Amino acid sequence: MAQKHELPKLPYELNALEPVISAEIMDLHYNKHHQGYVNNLNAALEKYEQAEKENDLAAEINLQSAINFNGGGHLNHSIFWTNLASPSAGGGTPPSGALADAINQDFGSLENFISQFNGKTGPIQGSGWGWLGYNKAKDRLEIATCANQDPLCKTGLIPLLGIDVWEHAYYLVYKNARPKYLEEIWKVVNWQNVAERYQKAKS
Ligand code: MN3
Repeated sequence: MAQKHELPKLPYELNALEPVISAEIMDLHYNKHHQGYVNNLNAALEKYEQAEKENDLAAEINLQSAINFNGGGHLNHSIFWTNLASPSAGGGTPPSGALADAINQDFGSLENFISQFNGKTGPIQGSGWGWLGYNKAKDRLEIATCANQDPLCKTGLIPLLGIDVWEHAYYLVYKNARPKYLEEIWKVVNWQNVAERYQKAKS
């Protein structure tokens, strides 16, 4: 039996990101939504293991979409929580060093990057994610969007920073105003974490 996936420990308190993201949003998002992806992923993988034992290819194929959705949800949120931090813990402090240089080279400036990121992520139809990813083959940063819970790895980019634009990520505070949420979220982006992911992706 393969090891069960588990909800990773949240690296801060549920109210740490207030007022940008309320404790109520965090509680539902982390304890209910993310836990749900983990539970459903484990259930799908267990069924998949059974299907493998029975050499039931039709069942294996039918389980792919549940594994993609819930596995993607688990991967995406596990990155997302670490991409954020309270301002008192460095959230919103602009990047420095190699990551800042790369952002300046590939987007002109941090302001331009944020403007391009929000310009692409805001109009996602329905649910999805905006990402800053690293293109290893071209040694450059790229902005990408993914629908639903599709993980960025399907594009070939290495995920550095993901912003969840499912309504559950912002609706309780921002209602229908996704652009306002995308304007505010940068106050709690943990650029130190993004920089560590960038360094690891490059090495
Ligand atoms: Mn979410």
